[in-house]
Amino acid sequence: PNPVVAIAGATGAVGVEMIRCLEERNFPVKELKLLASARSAGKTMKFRGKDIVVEELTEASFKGVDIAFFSAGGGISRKFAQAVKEAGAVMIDNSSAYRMDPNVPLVIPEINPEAALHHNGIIANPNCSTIIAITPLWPIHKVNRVKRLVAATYQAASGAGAAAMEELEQATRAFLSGEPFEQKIIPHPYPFNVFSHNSNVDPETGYNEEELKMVKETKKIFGDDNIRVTATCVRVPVLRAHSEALDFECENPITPKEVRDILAKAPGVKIVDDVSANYFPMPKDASGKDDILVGRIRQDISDPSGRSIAMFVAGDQLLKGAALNAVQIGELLVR
Ligand code: A2P
Ligand code: 11C
Repeated sequence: PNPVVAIAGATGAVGVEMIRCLEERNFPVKELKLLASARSAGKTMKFRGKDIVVEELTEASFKGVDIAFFSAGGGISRKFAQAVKEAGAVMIDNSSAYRMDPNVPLVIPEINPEAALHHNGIIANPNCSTIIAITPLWPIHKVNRVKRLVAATYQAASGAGAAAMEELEQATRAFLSGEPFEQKIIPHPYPFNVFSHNSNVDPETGYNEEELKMVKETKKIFGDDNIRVTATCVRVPVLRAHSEALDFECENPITPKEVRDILAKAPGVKIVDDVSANYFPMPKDASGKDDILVGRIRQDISDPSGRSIAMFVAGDQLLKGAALNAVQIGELLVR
C-alpha cells in the first residue's frame, strides 16, 4: 500500500517545492497531509489537481502517517520528533537538528543511499551548500580520493526562507525607487550587496555555522574523516540557487579531461562549460532544475603536482539543496 505522507512546513519555501517534487516524480502517496503554523491553518494548497487544507502542526498530526518530511526549522523538528516516532512514522528532516547525531543517517542518494536504510526513525537531509558542493565531488572522490576541498559559496536568499526571498525583491524595488526600506529578515543591506553568511560565527575558530556544517557533513556523508574541508560562506542577492567555487586536491594527479569524463556520467550533475562562449554555471540557469551545473573545470595552476582542480558549480537550493534531495530519500524508503 502507498504511504501516508505529511509535510511539516508545507507553506514554506522548501515545503512548496516538496509538494511539487512529490507530484512531478509520481511519488506513491495514499494521502498527503500539509502541516504548518496556526497562521496557515485553513489555507488550501494544490496537490495533483486537488485542494488540500493546511492543518496546524500538532502532536496529533502524525496519526496514521508513514513518512513525515520536516522543513520548519530545527526547533520544530526537535519538538515533534517524539510524536513522529510514537506514530510509527519515519521523519525525513531538512533541518540541522539531527544531522550530526551518530544514530541518524545523513543522506545524499547519489552518494550514500544505503545509509538511508539503516535509520532509527529519523533520516537527515544535509545542508544545501554541502549537497551542492559534494554531489559532483563524490564521483571524482571514488576514482581519485579527494584529500582537501576549499569552497567559497555565493548563496541565494532562499536558504533563509520564503520571507527572505520576498524581502530581497521588496528591498530591491525600494532601492531602485530611492525609498527607505527596513529589512526584517536579512541583517545587512541586501540589494546590490554581498555579505558573510548570516549564521553565528564561532569566536574560537572564526568559522560561521554554515561553513562548519560543510566541513562536518562532508566527512559524515563521504564516510571519510580524513577529508580536509574549508569554506567561506557568503550571501549574494540571488533568489534561489547557490553557486560555489570549489578547489580540490586529489591523492593522485588528475586532469580536467578526466574530471569531465567522470562528471559526464555522474547522476544529478550537468556539465555547463562552454569556454568559447564564456558560458558557465549561473544561478539563473540552475533555478528550477534538478541537476547541479558544473563548469570552469580547470587545472589549479597553484599546484605544480597536477593533483588539484578548480571548478564552479550552481544548484537550486530549494530543489537538490533541500526538497528534491529529501523526496529522493523518501524514494529510497518506498522502493
Ligand atoms: P507558516 O507559513 O504557517 O509560518 P520558510 O523556511 O520558508 O520560512 O518556511 C517555514 C515553514 O515552517 C512554514 O511552512 C511555516 O509555516 C512553518 N513553521 C514556522 N513556525 C512554525 C510553527 N511554530 N509550527 C508549525 N509550523 C511552523
Ligand atoms: C542557507 N544553508 O543557505 C542555509 C540554510 O542547516 O539547513 C539552511 C540551514 C540548514 O542560508
